Amino acid sequence: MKSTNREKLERQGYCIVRSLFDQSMIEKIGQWCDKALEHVSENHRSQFKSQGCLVDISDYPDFSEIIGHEALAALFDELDLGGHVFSSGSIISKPPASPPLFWHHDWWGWDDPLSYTDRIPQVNMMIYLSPTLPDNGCLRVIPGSHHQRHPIHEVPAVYGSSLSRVENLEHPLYQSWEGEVAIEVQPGDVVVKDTRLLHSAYANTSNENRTLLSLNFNPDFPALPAGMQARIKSIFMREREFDGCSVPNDLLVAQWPERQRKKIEHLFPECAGDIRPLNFNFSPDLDLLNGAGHS
Ligand SMILES: O=C(O)CCC(=O)C(=O)O
Repeated sequence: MKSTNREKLERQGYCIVRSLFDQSMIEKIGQWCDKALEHVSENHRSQFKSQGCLVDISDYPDFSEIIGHEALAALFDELDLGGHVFSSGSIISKPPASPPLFWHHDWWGWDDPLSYTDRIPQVNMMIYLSPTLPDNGCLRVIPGSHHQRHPIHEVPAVYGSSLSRVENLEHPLYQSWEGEVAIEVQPGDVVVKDTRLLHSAYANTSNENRTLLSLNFNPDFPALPAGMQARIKSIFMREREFDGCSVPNDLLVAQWPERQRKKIEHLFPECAGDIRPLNFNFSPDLDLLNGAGHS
């Protein structure tokens, strides 16, 4: 029988799992994040003003403890999302008095027909480190938009630099839209999000940072199409030409010191080396999207 959270994930495109981590784990994650955030330059902040900042955790092996945490493994079981691999993770921190995040989804695999089915190709585990509300920039989502067409899908926009830099705050993708739902959480809660879901975040009008650890996993990896597997592997290897995000390529998760690597080696994406990775396509075919999930 499906768990309630699994049903919500399928129907809404997300679910909220309350109190998965205790205070001491959240404090630890907070320390790792603070350490990483010390290295964020002013230039990066201005390039990623809408997100706040976007730090690849591949450079910070401490995060192995959370990627391989037993509570997350149990959650994958509860959600029937086993056979998963880890592909990437980021620290996303909105400073005080910062603008909204623009509406988007994070799925790059729309060229593959699987993207228009009930099969969940990627989930995003979102761990917020402080209580979140609309006032301090909490997440907002359009429930059901992982399968269903919404007017946001039709806003002409190239996701990336101009929207990230917030060159025009009046752009429709920073505004509130019909059907949006604010996701308010407490530290220790985890938001599990189907990567196809439309989401954004409110402006942070508070005096505090609003920080999130965001981890991407691909359930039932061995059963995914070969090209999709190859693309997941290339993301894991930081071959990230798709998002305009220039990463220093300093460190790969696969090269983390043994002590940290061995906690998560079982989650590394492994596939044949001679397969061409699936093309990056962040634009769903809207006709196909309409009927998805209901066939
Ligand atoms: O900042 C947030 O709350 C969400 C960020 C996010 O999901 C994204 O940038 O894709």
